[in-house]
Amino acid sequence: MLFPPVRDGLVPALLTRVDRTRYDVLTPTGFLQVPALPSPRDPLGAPTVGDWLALARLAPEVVEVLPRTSLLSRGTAKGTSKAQPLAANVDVVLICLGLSGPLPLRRLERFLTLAWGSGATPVVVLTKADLCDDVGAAVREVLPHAPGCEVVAVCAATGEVGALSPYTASTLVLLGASGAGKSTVVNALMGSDVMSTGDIRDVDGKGRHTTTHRELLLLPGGGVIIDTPGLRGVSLHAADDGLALAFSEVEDLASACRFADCRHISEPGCAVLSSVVAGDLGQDRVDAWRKLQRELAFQARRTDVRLRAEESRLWKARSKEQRARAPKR
Ligand SMILES: Nc1nc2c(ncn2[C@@H]2O[C@H](COP(=O)(O)OP(=O)(O)O)[C@@H](O)[C@H]2O)c(=O)[nH]1
Ligand SMILES: [Mg+2]
Ligand SMILES: [Zn+2]
Repeated sequence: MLFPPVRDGLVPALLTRVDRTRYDVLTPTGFLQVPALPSPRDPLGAPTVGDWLALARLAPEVVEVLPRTSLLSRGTAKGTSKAQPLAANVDVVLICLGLSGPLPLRRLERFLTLAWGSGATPVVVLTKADLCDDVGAAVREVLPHAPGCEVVAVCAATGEVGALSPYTASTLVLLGASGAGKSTVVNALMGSDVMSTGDIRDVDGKGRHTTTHRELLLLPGGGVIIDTPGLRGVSLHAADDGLALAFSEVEDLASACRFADCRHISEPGCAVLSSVVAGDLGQDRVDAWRKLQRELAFQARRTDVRLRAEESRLWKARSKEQRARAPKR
């Protein structure tokens, strides 16, 4: 990992953990804690794990947040339109799926949309290869759902993670449901048990995910790895433009339809439908694409409504202020 250049008199720092009131950062001379910046209006503007900061040389405080190369983010809990940053400056998103049961293809497509939308490159990692009789078949099952992605299989429990060695000099983030084997992959890449594994130890007595684990680790290969808490259902948010990449083969076909506004239901000259009929494209891919498209459109409308409401509140507050300031007649 190389520290980026910063202005004279400042010190570069990598944000390794975010707390409500403070940040854990890594500087060229070691770890330290600095006070958190006040929350900006746009939640995606808030510094997050993986962000590069510039600190004052003499006082432990953040002076600048350096521009990001990528930002992985998700919609927050159902019922809100706001987005939450997960990790910044990520090169590769490792999407972990366990081979211990049926492959969650719909969840994979959702994770891929999120990952492509971040500006990073997704890689599909099939974990727990020891629990699967036919790993080759599993890879072949995944490939049509991950166009343009590399799909690899690992068995982290026995340290077989060689398929990930091309990435260990990069900034990596792990995405996957709780229990997918993410922490075990981290331990195998680190060569020591730095993360607690198992579903039980990841949550506290009340079934909540604990946040006491370390979120960012320096890899022996020179890279950085970020472990996210298990994300079972990630919601997408309006700013996501990853759908076109996650469904690139469907979008390519759609652009070849006779009508520009083709809905791919029964229109003549529909390239998507012909491909399904020819058996080249799965109907489930088309359905998943439509569903995520609708979800994104819905989130976009919601964000619009929220922004309008915020603007009108601001406007009312301003005009009230002006009335108060206006000379009384
Ligand atoms: N058989 C087998 N079990 C694994 C493997 N990797 C992880 N596990 C088990 O799967 C469970 C969840 O793993 P963990 O790494 O904690 O998943 P996380 O919630 O995604 O971080 C644990 O009980 C691990 O021991 C593997 O390669 N093979
Ligand atoms: Mg874990
Ligand atoms: Zn069409």
